[in-house]
Amino acid sequence: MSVTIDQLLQSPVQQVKEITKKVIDGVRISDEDAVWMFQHGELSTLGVLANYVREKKNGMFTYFNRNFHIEPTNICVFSCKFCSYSQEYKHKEEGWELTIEQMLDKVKAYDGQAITEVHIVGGVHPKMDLEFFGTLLEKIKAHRPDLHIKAFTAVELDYMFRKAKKTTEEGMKYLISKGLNSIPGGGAEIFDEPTRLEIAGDKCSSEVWLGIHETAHQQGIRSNCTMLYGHIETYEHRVDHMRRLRDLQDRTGGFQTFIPLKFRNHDNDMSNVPEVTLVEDLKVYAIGRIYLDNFDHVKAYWPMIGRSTAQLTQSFGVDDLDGTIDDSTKIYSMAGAEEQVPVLTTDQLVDLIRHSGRVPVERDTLYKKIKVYDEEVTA
Ligand code: V47
Ligand code: SF4
Repeated sequence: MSVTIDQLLQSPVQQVKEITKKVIDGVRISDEDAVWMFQHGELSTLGVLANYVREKKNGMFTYFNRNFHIEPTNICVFSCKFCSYSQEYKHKEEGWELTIEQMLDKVKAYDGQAITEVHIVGGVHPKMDLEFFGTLLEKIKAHRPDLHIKAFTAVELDYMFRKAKKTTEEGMKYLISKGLNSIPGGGAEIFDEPTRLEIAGDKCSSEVWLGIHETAHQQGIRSNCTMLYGHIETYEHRVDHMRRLRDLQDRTGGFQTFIPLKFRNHDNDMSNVPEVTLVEDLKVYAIGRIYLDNFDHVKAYWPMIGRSTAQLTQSFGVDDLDGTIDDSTKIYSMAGAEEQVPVLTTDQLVDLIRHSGRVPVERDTLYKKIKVYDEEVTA
């Protein structure tokens, strides 16, 4: 039976060839290409393409940093259905709220240790306002000026700015003057408005989330971005989400890394939604790496996905594993993270990366190389 040209052009082989050619030629893939890859892309092919991009951008390096987390509170004025964190407080009344001194004590506990970053994120507490967090930043900086403070999701920032009756520009300027160095990627969830409304109805809109990151970039600080996937969103929603990130990155270049976050269904109002498979996880990393051609890095948050998957992701586009952190990160352990006690020593993380066939690199928050393992430092 002969095959017509039209049939051939529509065939998966032809589609793969066209996408492969774009990737090899460094031509940006379209939204349709990305949706097609989610629908029909064969995992090993996606892996090869994502790995091509990953090695072109980052060679054999896999980055990590030494950080610790502070979660000021799990009390939250919002009620995202996927959140196990605030549910814990609402249903079991196991709420906590730390004072500035308690948070400072957590910072002091790392005195003398080679930590480069503190990551501060929590629920949106009605009483922890702009001034409270300004004072916290100021005190951390006074105690340890060299510590990079990556703090507050756009959701927390939006709430504290509105409450203080400040514009985004004013609020951001104030926090930067107090010591804020960059913004983490949380709160992005999924940008498609009806889906966002369904799972995270009462928190800041996609437009506001993107606007806050754009303002941060304009004021000279970098930020990360996330995508919560594997719940009720469609493939088109994932691509729409990444397109909005890619567009903003075209304008500002301020994003450092893209972090896909797998929805976990333990103990939240979406526990009836099954979790997606490992194959789907790897596809998200791979397609994210291929689609976001203007991003330098794709990060896997290993406490959530577990060590084995973290190793695998490095063959599907990932060049960064979240840092060595202590066991105080509750937002994920409550939702069913693979690592209930997410502690890896630096040596363990270095070994994990080595056993994936990559070269471990300790970095600072801004991806400056601090130490390249197994090789002389080249930069
Ligand atoms: O915004 C909440 C997610 C995020 C669940 O920027 C859940 O370096 C899955 O953004 N299943 C906060 N995900 C964590 C975050 C993050 C983590 C590591 C590094 C960085 C960074 C940022 O956690 C929330 C939300 O999207 N989340 N509940 C859940 N059930
Ligand atoms: Fe609050 Fe964040 Fe949980 Fe939403 S995800 S309820 S904003 S802590």
